[in-house]
Amino acid sequence: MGRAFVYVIVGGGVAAGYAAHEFVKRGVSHGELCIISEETVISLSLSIYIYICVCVCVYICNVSVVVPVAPYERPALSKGYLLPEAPARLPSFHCCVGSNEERLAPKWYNEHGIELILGTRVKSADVRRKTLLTATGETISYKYLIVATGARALRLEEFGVNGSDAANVCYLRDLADADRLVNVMQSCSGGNAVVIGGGYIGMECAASLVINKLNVTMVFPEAHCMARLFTPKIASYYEEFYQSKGVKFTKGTVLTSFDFSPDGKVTGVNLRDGSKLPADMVIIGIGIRPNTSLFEGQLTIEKGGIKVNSKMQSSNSSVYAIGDVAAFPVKIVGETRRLEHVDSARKAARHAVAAIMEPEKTGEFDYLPFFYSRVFTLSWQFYGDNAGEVCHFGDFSGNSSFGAYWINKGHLVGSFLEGGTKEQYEAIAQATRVKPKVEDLAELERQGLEFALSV
Ligand code: FAD
Ligand code: NAD
Ligand code: ISD
Repeated sequence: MGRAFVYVIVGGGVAAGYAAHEFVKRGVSHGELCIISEETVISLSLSIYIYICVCVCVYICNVSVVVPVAPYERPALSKGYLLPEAPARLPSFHCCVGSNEERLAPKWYNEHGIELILGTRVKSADVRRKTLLTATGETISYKYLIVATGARALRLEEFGVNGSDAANVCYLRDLADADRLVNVMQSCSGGNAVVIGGGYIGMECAASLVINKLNVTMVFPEAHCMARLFTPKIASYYEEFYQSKGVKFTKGTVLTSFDFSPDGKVTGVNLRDGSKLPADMVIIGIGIRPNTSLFEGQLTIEKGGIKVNSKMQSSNSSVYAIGDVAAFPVKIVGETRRLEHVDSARKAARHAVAAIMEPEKTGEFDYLPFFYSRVFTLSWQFYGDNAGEVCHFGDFSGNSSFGAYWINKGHLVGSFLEGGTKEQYEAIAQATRVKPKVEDLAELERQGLEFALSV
C-alpha cells in the first residue's frame, strides 16, 4: 500500500512546523503536503473500575493512552514546562508561537489539507526511488522531501556508563521525556538531584530543579559551565548566581557509575575523581547526535549532519534538510556548520520552502547565528561566532547588563549580552551582522554597548 505527495516532511518538530506554515503562506494545495513524525506522548492515565453492585467498586487497572504530537516549540520543555506553578502545556506551545505567529494546533493542518501522519516512524528511505517506508509498512512517495528529523540525546551507555533506564534517571529531548522528568521531580521534592552535563540542558534543568525545591549538584568535565560558548568570566558570573540559589558545582570530572537500590533506582553517583554524590534523581544532558541514519550512504554527510547548499538542498536535488540535522553554509563565518538552535531551525525551514516553491526568487540563505537562554531571572542572547579575542564590557556585579564582543582578524564577529532590552539585543545583532572594523580593544571595552548602538 502507498500514498504519493508532492511535498513530504520527515520529522515533526520545530523545523517541520515552520516549514508547514511557510508552505501554507505560499499557497500549497490541499493534499500536496504530508508530515510524518514518530513523536508521541503518554497523555492520559485512566483508572478503570467495575461496579460489583451499586456501592462496591473494584479497581481493575490504569490505562495509558499514547497520543501522537503535532509540531511544537521544543524550547518550552526546559523552561515553562518544568515550572511548579502554571506550567506550559500543549496546545499552548505548538509552532509557531515561539516567533509570535499563529499557533498551529492539529486542526490547522486539517483545515489546510496537510496530511499529518503522526506516531509513525520512517524506517527507511530510498532517495533514488523517492520513497519512504514507514514502520506501519506504508510506502510514501514524494517529489520533494524535506528532512527535519532533528537529533537524539546522547546516552550514558555511549560513554560506557550503565543506568539510563533506571526509573529516576531522566533525559530531556521530547515531550515524553519532559512528562517523565516532571513526575520524577515532583516525587523527589526536597531531595538531591544530580545534573550531568554543564551545557544548555544542564543549566536550564538545574534552574528548574531549584525552583522545584530540589538540592542540585551539577557535574561536568570542563573547567566552567557552557564551555562551548561562555568565556571563563561570563561562566563565573552564572556559576556564582547559581551558587547563590544553592546549586553546587563539581567540575573537571565525569561520572563513572551509579549505585542502585534493590528496586533499581539510582541512589548515588560515583565520579572519576573518587567522590560520590547522593542522588534521588539524575538528569543527563551530555549532548546530541543528529538523526541522519535514514540517509547515510545516500546523501553527503558533513559535521555529523546532512550537508546542504545555501538553498538547504542536499547532494540529491529532490531532498532538502533543515534544523538540527542539517549542515549548511553559514555565509557570515565562511564555513559549513550544523547549528542546534531553534532560530536556525525556524529560518532554515522557511528558506527551504521558499527555495522549493519559488526557486528563481529565492537567494542564498544568509543566516546570522543566534542563541539564547533564560534561567531564573537571567536572560542572555548571543549573535555570530565566538572566535578570536574577547572583550568584556558592562557591569559584572549583577546590578546591570554586561556582555562580550569577539574580535577576529580585526573585525567584530560575535556579541553576547546578558540582561539587555529588546533594542539593545537588536543593536548587538545588527552590529555583528555588519562586522565593523575594531582597532583598539581598550576603546571597545570603554564604549561597551554604546559601540553596538552606534554601528
Ligand atoms: P526537532 O525539533 O528535534 O524535531 C525532530 C522531529 O523528528 C521529532 O519530532 C522526532 O520525533 C522526529 N523524527 C526523527 N526521526 C524520525 C523518523 N525516522 N521518523 C519519523 N519522525 C522522526 N534552542 C534554542 O535556540 N533556544 C532554546 O531555548 C532551546 N531550548 C531547548 C530545550 C530543549 C529541552 C531541547 C531538547 C532543545 C532546545 N533547543 C533550544 C534546541 C531546539 O529545540 C532545536 O534546535 C530544534 O528543536 C531543532 O528543530 P528540528 O525540527 O530540527 O528537530
Ligand atoms: P550541550 O552540547 O549544550 O552540552 C553538553 C555538555 O555535556 C557539555 O557542556 C559537557 O559539560 C557535558 N558532557 C559531555 N560529555 C560528558 C560526560 N561524559 N560526562 C559528563 N558530562 C559530559 O548539550 P545539551 O546540554 O545536552 O543540550 C542538548 C541539545 O539541546 C543541544 O543541541 C542544545 O543546543 C539544545 N538546547 C538548547 C537550549 C538553548 O539554546 N537555550 C536549551 C536546551 C537545549
Ligand atoms: O523560543 C521559544 C522559547 O524560548 C520558548 O519557551 O519558544 C518557546 C515558546 O515561547 C513557548 O511558548
